[in-house]
Amino acid sequence: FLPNRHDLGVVAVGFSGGQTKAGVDAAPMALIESGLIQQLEEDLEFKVTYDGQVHSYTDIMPKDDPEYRNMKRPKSVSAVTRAVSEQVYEHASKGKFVLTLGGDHSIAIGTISGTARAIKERLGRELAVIWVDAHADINTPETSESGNIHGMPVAFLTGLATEENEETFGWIREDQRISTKKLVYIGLRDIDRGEKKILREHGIKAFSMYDIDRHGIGRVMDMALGWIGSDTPIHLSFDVDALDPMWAPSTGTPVRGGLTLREGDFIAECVAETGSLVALDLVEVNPSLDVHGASDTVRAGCSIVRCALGDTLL
Ligand code: 4U7
Ligand code: MN
Ligand code: MN
Ligand code: MN
Repeated sequence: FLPNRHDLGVVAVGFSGGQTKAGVDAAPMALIESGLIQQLEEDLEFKVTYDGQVHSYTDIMPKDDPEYRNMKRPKSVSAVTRAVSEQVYEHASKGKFVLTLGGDHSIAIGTISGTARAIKERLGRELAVIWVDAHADINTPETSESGNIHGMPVAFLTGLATEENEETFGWIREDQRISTKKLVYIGLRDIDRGEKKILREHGIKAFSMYDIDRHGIGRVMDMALGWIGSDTPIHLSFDVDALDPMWAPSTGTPVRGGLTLREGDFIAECVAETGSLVALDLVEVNPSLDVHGASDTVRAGCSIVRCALGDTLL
């Protein structure tokens, strides 16, 4: 089921509407300008398919987009993620590995639905997701206290949150969803009350910072990958705020007590080592926050991508 080892589709999503801070839409350009795509082509010898643009989707975002079911900018986020889903599907259905550069984490509604559909179609297989984040992003519109959709993508992807209306995520079909049984979290340390209840009730596998301190990142990765099982296609969704703000301060919702730079890279390396990775998201880099630490944050993001694509494995 592996994508052709060296065929890579890149999608650059300059979108910030899943939360309220400006600047996260500038991340793809910052990552690309720091040489990321060039490195993937030259050092890793990937054949890269990239349309050369950071998409902003302004033409499909409605001007009038009032709150609905407690969600902020529901129609914009729905329309953008629907478009992203098509872009990712387009690459994945051709057997390419897909790299998506965000953007806030709401875009994972698009990336994972696109990958899940392509994998189901091509291989009749279910997609596993490794979600590396300080947060669980599994609020339903009803449990969310902020109304920010970047805190809800996993609820929509697993079907814990559903919608009838096409314009507000009703477009997500069964073959675009993932199972709560094939979802694993790593790095959690800031979970809302309602989210904790959801994680418990659905028996969702999660390795918090506590588990990493208790067992070490090596054993945690063995357990995480063991839960998924070998020969299962994996989508890695990496929120840069999983890293400690010491390494990645330029992000919208930083939480202290996070992963070291090496632990972040190590997670990506372990996933690369399985040979089962089919898609990767790097999200929530916001170069306009903590301008001082912006270049560190961008560097950390580039490093995670290179590690996940196997650059550092001998
Ligand atoms: B991110 C939060 F309340 N849980 O729902 C929420 F703490 O993609 C944060 O992980 C969500 O950065 C963070 O707004 C979303 C909050
Ligand atoms: Mn987060
Ligand atoms: Mn997130
Ligand atoms: Mn965040």
